[in-house]
Amino acid sequence: MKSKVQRRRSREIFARAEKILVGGVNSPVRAFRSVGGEPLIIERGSRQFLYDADGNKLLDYVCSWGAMLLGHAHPAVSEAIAEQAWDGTSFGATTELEVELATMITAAIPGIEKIRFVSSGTEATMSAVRLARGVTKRDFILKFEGCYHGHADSFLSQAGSGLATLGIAECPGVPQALAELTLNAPYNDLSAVERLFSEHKDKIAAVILEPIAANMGVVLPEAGFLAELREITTRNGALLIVDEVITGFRMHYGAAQQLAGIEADLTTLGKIIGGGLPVAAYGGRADIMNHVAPLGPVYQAGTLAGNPLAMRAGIATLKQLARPGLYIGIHEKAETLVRGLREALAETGVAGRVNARGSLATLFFAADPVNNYTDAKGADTKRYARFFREMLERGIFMAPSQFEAAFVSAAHTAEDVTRTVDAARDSLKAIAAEPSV
Ligand code: KE4
Repeated sequence: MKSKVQRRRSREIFARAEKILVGGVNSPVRAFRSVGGEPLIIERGSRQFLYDADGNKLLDYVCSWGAMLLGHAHPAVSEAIAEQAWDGTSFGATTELEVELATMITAAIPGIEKIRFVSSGTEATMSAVRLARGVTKRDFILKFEGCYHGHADSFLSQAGSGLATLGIAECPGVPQALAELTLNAPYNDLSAVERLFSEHKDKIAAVILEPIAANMGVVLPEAGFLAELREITTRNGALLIVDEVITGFRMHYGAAQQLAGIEADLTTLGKIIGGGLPVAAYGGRADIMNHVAPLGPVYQAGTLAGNPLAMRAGIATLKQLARPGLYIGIHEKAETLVRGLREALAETGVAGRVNARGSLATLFFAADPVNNYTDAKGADTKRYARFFREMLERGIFMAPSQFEAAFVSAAHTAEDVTRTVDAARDSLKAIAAEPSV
């Protein structure tokens, strides 16, 4: 379908971007390769809206891939950043702000006794895996097909997010010797995990997973999956790394693992704890974390780690999230959205299902349940691409990939949700008129 939206200036800017930025982007999923159409050039954001370079207003369900749980340019966060900017942005020495944000996080997540701030989720997960290998003196790690833990070499096999979006199963540039140390199991498949542990007895340093998978689209853990995984890793002397880069402080004021009644050995965080600035972290029991330099030999460092500007953004964000009733409001709107999307699928007769938990949701164009990556890859990505473009035509920015989540923020209103459901119904009607490819 040809877009009727005027995007002349965006097109001109993207043409220049393509000459100097690889693919015109600084992260692959922004290129809209799997959904077609012209990538957006965003000029500014405010609350639940983005405004592109042509002034088009978009209702935003990408929310910087989950970082903007409060919405864009929240006054308390922007004021904190602006104020700090005049006092300096990075010193390369410890500030009390790092202690303050660390204290807020460890108070909310009891399993984290000590924490190390880094500047991206990839750094957090990469460091947690190195630490697990250093502590256990084992080399293998076990991840789950379709989960995405950032772009460190050890994570790029059978990974979700941009690799799933672009159909990259194994990434060139990762040495075979290293790739072989990453084992993959289907999400929710505990017998596969048990089998891999028996085949690699005493050789697996850690299992890493998303407690709610959101990088193959949203895929929920089956009842008992996380608790069983905790028992299996403990029994086999492996560490459990729970990657909460998306879920940390999204489901409630803490980590998703707490809702599953488990405690990870190491937890990784990102996105929300930085309030839109580059903050991520890994943390866990002190007896494990104390192996990290300068206390121990497991080396990890970072020029801008814990910089005061980013710390202020994180502190201001968590202070807002700690306010009573905030999560209830977000979840009410998310539940209304999910219910409405399911009703729209039923009304229009389009084969699809919505996987959701809290403020995370994915509409899969799949007739059958989606409980793992194989199921997710069976979804009709061409229909998803059409849905994405139909919604964008109606001013609603959904994830530009079937293998990502839609994120509801505190800034979304009940009216936004009604508008989104109506737009989805109209989009699905347009799609229903076409044969499923
Ligand atoms: P970053 O290195 O992109 O900050 O974080 C990596 C990461 C780690 N763990 C989980 C569970 C993640 O979801 C991510 C990054 N998420 C993707 C979106 N699904 C980032 C978006 C992008 O790559 O542009």
